[in-house]
Order: sequence, then C-alpha cells, then structure tokens
Amino acid sequence: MVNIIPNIRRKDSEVFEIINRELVRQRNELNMIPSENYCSTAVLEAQGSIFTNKYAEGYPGKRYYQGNRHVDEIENLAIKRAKKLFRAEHANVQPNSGSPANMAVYFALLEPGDKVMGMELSQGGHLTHGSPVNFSGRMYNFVSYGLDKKTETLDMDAIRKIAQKEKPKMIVSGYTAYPRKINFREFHKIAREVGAYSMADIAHIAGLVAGGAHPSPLPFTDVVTTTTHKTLRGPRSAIILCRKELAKKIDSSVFPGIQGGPHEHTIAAKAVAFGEAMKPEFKVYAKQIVKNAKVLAETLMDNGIKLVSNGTDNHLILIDLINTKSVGKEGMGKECADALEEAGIVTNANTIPFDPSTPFRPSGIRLGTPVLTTRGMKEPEMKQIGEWMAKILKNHKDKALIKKTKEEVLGLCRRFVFY
Ligand code: DSN
Repeated sequence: MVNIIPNIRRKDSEVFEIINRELVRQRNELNMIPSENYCSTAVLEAQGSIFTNKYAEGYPGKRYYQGNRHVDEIENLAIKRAKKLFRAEHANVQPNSGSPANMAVYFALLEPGDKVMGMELSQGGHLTHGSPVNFSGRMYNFVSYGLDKKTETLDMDAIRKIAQKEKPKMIVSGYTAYPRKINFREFHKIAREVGAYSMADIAHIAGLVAGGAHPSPLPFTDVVTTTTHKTLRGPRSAIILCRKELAKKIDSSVFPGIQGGPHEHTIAAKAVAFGEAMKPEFKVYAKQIVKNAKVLAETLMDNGIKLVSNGTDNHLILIDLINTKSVGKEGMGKECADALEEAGIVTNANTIPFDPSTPFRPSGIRLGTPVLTTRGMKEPEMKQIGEWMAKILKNHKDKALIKKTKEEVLGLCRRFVFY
C-alpha cells in the first residue's frame, strides 16, 4: 500500500505521515461501521487516475468540452456495467454521493411541497428521507412511517394504510439502520395502488443485492439510488438506476440541475468496482457478509446483548443497550462505542427504534461485517469478536479488560491484512 503513494512519500512528508497513520489505523483496528468498506487497490488506482484532470460537463456524446473521447469510453463502460450488474434499464453514474443522488431524484420527479413517504430517521431512515433538518424535510411534505413496536420490523399493512390515507406522490424505502430484509415488491405494489412513484435507496445493501444475498428492487422499482462505497466496495460515490421512461428527467436533474463537471476519475473507479462485483467471487463475498453478521448476532445474543429485532438478515446489527441487562440505561450508545473503540473495535452509536433519548446521546450501537469479511474473516472470528464485544459492553469501565482486548484485537488484525 505504502508503495502505491511513493510520490507523496517523496514530495510531501506531512501528508504522507497522516495517510500512513490512517493506514495503520485501518490495519490494526476492527472496522465494524456497517456503511464502510475497504475497496481494492485497483479501485484506489482508478480513483487516483488522470481522469481527475478532465472537465466533462454533459453526458457521453453530448459534452460541453472538447477532448472527451476517453472520458466517454470510461463513462459508457461504467453505465454498461451498472445496468448489467443491477438489471436496470438506465443508469446515471455521475452523482457524487448519496445525498445529491437522492436530491436529483426528488428534483426530477417532485415539485416543492409534494407529499412523500419515508422512514423516520430515528427508526432507521436517512437524513434525505424527510428529516426536518435536511433539504428533503424542508422542501417536501414528508409523512413518516416507522417500525412495528413489538417486532421492530416493517409492518407492510400499516405502511399500506398510511399510503392509502396520505396518497403520497412517492414512497421511499431503503434504510441506514435496519437489520432485516426489505420487501421491495410490496413497497412497489403499494406505490402503484396509490399512484405514487416507488423509490428505493439501497446504499447499505447494494453489495448484497449485487451479490444475490438480498432481494433486488430491480427491475420493477421506478428509481433506485445507491452509494458505491458501502457493501458494494467501490469508491466513495453514488449512482441512480431507473426505468427508461424516467431517464431523461433523472439525467437532466443530475446535470445541469444539481452538479457541474462529473468526477470522471471516480466514475472510472466505479467501473472497476462494478467489474469486480460481477465476478463469481463477489457473490461468495456478499453471502459471507450475511453469514458473518448472523454468527456475530447469535454470539452477542448468547452473551446477554439485546439486539433490535433479535437478529439480522443482512450486514448490519443494532444493539439495544436499554434492554441489555448489564447496561440497562438510555443514552449509553456513545459511552459504550467509546469503550469498544479503545479496545480497537470501531462501531457507531445510533438511535434504536422508539429511542427515549436524543440522536446526540442515542441508546444503541450500530455495527456490521462488510470490512471484516473483506479482510477474509469468517464464522470463527465472528464468534471471537462477539465475545470480546459482549465482555466490554458488560464492563465498559474496566480499563484492564479494554487493554487486554486491544492486544488480542491487534493479534487478530495481524492475521487478516488487507492493505
Ligand atoms: N452515513 C451513512 C451511514 O453511515 O449509514 C448514511 O449516509
């Protein structure tokens, strides 16, 4: 890894040292943030490529600058691969990130003030799914749906009733903290019944969808957005997939509606990542992410840790610290995540459904297995990690235990070197 940045090393030791410290951190800690991944060095090389030098406002064959013949080749390749990978009629590979991708969809298909249905942020939605502090909640009239209080899972009958009553113009599915399967077909059916567009934001599970480890919302859902750097293991970016008849609206919403010059170096990296995700070994990877998450979830539960919905079907686990006996208090997410980090286990504090505390002091911890699986870890390692985590959560002030665990974590990390 160090070898692929020889020029930074030679020419800017200050920046090199910082990158190197981050490399050591990524190597020596167990990164369990479910929205992160370690992309391949091929993806890194493409993102660091000379395509960063080129302005290419417009789309392949219709650019506002000269000199774009190779840019067109790379963007067309990314589009072709995205469409094939996700069985989509149309792909726009220009969105720079997840939020602008969602913004482009809303701008394309809605008018300010239109009614939209999305999952409440505190129950697993996303800022761009109607949070009042986000442009989405300020520009559109979002009506929220949540989870069933008892099962902590989506109740499609309750969602249908809200849709029938509210008659939204769009229904958004896809979440950032939901550990269970999503019934995209039913979401699309409900949307059709009430005359709404169906939109799925599959950022978290895109890699599972591509690898056949989660049912796909395509080809039937009207519009699908996803970031490319989570389970999909590509560069930090996003894409929009949609039906042919919406293509023109979506494209002009991305450019010139929202963005200027597309980041063609990142588009090159997306093409590389889509190529990787088409390989048979990616299917094995996606399935292993889920197997790992299930074993980790079982181990945590066997060791007295309460999980939202009592388990997982995907890459993600949400710990409910209020109903974990040894913690048993609201607002403990940050304190417990800090203790885990001190031991080299990196997760993030998160709200749990119906959290009585605030998003700033949430009562849960969100974690996942994409990075650990990328590093080659399997079921035995998940058991070990689950036991370490449970011990720390039960004794999060025990500095001696944290120190000892950190050494054990380092030993495990050294056995599974990725970069
Ligand atoms: N920040 C992402 C996540 O962590 O889930 C969502 O955008």
